[in-house]
Amino acid sequence: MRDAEPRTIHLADYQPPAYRTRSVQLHFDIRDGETRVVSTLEVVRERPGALELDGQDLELVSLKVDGELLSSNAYERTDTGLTVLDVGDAATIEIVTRIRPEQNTALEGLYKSSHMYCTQCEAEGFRNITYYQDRPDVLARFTTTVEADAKSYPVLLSNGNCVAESVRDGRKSVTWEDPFPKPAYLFALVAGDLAHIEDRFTTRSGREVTLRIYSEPHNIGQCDYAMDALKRSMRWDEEVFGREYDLDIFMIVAVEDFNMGAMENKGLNIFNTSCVLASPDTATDLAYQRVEAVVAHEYFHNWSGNRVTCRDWFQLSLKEGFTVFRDAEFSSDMHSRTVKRIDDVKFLRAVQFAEDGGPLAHPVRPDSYIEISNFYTVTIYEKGAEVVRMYHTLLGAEAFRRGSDLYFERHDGEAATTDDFLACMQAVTDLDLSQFQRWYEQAGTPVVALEQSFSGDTLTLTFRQSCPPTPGQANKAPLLIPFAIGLIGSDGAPLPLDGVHSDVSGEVRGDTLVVHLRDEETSVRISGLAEQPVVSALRGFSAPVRLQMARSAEEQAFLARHDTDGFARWDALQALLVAEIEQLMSGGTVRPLVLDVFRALAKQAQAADDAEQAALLATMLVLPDEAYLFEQIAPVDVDAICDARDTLERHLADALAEDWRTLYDVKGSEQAFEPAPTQMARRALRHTALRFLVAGATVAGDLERLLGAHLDRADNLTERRTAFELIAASPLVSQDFRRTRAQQFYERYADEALVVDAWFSAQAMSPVTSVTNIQELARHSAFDARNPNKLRALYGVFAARNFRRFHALDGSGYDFLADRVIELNAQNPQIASRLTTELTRFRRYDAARQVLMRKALERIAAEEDLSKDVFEVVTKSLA
Ligand code: HT7
Ligand code: ZN
Repeated sequence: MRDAEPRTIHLADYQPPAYRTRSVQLHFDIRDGETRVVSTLEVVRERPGALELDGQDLELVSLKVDGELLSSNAYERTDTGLTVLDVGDAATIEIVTRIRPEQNTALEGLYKSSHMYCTQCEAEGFRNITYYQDRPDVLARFTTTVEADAKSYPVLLSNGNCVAESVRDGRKSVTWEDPFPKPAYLFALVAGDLAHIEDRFTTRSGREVTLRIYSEPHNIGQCDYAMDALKRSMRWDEEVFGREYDLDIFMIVAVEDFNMGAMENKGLNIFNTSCVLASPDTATDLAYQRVEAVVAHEYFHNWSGNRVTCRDWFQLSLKEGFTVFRDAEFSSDMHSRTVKRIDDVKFLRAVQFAEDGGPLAHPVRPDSYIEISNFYTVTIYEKGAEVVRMYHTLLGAEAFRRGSDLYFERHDGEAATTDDFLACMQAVTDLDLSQFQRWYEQAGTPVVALEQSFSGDTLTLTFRQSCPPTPGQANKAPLLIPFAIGLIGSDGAPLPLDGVHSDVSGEVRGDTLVVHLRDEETSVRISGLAEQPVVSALRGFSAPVRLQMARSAEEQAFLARHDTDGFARWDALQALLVAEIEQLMSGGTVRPLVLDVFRALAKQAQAADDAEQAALLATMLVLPDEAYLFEQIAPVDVDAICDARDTLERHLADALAEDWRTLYDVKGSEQAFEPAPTQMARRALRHTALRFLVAGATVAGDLERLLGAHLDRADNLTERRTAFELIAASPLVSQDFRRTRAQQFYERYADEALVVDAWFSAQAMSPVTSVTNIQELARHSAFDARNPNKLRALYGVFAARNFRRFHALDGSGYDFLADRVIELNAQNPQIASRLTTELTRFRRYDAARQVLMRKALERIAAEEDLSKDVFEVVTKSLA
């Protein structure tokens, strides 16, 4: 345990700074082992107080105010910053620091990744570069000069437009000027021997923009798809949100060592290679979609985040929730809107609901934190995006766009708050949104219990909303919830909704009624009905709530077949399958009804040639995964859930064996690979069939032939990886076959770091892989414990996806993870903290596992010198 408790930062304590830095001139002199940074700030006083600069792990060389060297009694210096006492109303401050990027293993600030230098400044990395007002509400104009050895580092990049370039005495120097004031977290610098591809984009007002993607030379052949995605994102943002790009150049740089996916630095996005590189042989369909989505997400931040930024880090969801909503809309327009929605809801239910129901639950706008890096969470991002989606649902697309336009216009060049966003949405609608504020303030997943009764020709729907307590919030007030419903007649046709009688507000859109729930209890009466309809509820997942509704299996099956809302169709089938798994857990057998639904879907899938329909069927035919089930079935009995899921899968595999064989065969193709929606849907269906064929296999030789042939015939990574994952996970194939195929796969891709990550992951998630095997993999020459992608691929995937082994009842999985966290705590606190979260939801497991997980957490908590990151996660979860 640490000596002194780290400080908690509270939203209620927010104070604007006494001074604001208006402009910054930075000069980086990069040399092997040491970089010298000269920073010249123009500061002006805005209110009483001293000039407070943040700084961490810096060697201070000198400090001048208006050209005068300051003696050490003119400023106060601590571990976390520097206070300059008598600055006056305005001053020029010159600070010289020395830093060691080569020794920076935390990957915050300036660091070295393979042969290049790069930065990561969000949230508070800039303070590792120089003393500065490292807070998002200080916006300054940056001019940056980077100087380095011309031969080793011919490419020197920073934000904005390039204004000067020279080479003298073997040293190259490049100056960049960013005309847009920005907070320090958007600063970026890159120095390396990089290759690039280039393209151009003409904005709708006629600005010519140069687009460049940089990578290490061996990866440059895999950047074209990202460039294509970038151009599509730029056009889409103009058309859908009216947002145009604003500099002469937009650059993306791919780096191998990166703590997250990517970073939206102004004009110079820095990306984890996993979110830029794509080629048929090295990226799966899923990876292509991720590259497209992340490129779009970071690009969209140019407005939602950069032009309008956050006042403080409590407002993080202002930029992240909004930008996730924007990228989801983009992906929906590029692919199947319904499947995108289903994928997002699956993730939200499995991961965000888990967070919201556990010890680390926090509101979309948190009110305190110890380490802000811990708050880049699914609640801030995904629940935050759901909150933005609810404005869209409540206001409608047209008014939402007016609200968004107003937000960008009113706050351009400013640091704003979630209240400002709400005020803009309120300004364009007659709806009273004041209650909507609670979505930002209250943690926890709300529950909506829906009851129905039918009498005469009238259907009465009664909604009761509640929200369980979360840490620090015992009681919750009712929320404004847009709840979308539809009615379906016994012939499977949607019923018109003209006869809605209720005193609550709501809106009819086509065959859907969006009811605005505001109170703990709301009733809606719908009359003029010839028969009792089947109610389709929470269409499109109109709000991030848990729905409680008593339904028969027949009703679920009926909705799975007939609902006109694709999301609701999928949702009904999921509910049916979860219920089926629960009844298998209590000793039941698979009901014919479930089989009938699957048979019908499998037949539809065989015939489906339209991409949208095929993609939806491929999604529907996938059984809920274990992480999803752990959130739906309480308490979590790991083995019983995994066993019941396996039983259901095997039953469907055996009973429909011929259908899976046919589906597998008809979805084979001679076409050359393309990352296009039609082909992706076809491959997804083929792989669904393959999974069932594998689940139904009983003879090792047959299975080895099936998977071996799939692997050998594949001309793309999607097929190869699927087959390899199935081989790695199969207890039926011989150990020899599994080993040989693993070795072949590795040898084929030994030079492709991202595919090697996939190779580690496939083994890490396999129930065949023990902790001892994971330890062996960690000793493999391709494993690099400094590289976050490798750590995630092996340790992260083991903890999050190897359900049986991680949760082994001897505690070996938990102990193994705790050891890794302790090892990584000093080296890379952000990664260590993320790994720790896998242990934090111990209260939802059975008693034996609770004890073991808690012990693992306590062992971490007892460590000396815990980073703030890990300290916050362990103490909050043990509290
Ligand atoms: N805004 C970016 C956040 C980010 C980050 C945060 C903490 C540590 C490392 C990081 N790398 C990137 C990512 C985004 O666009 O959401
Ligand atoms: Zn983002």
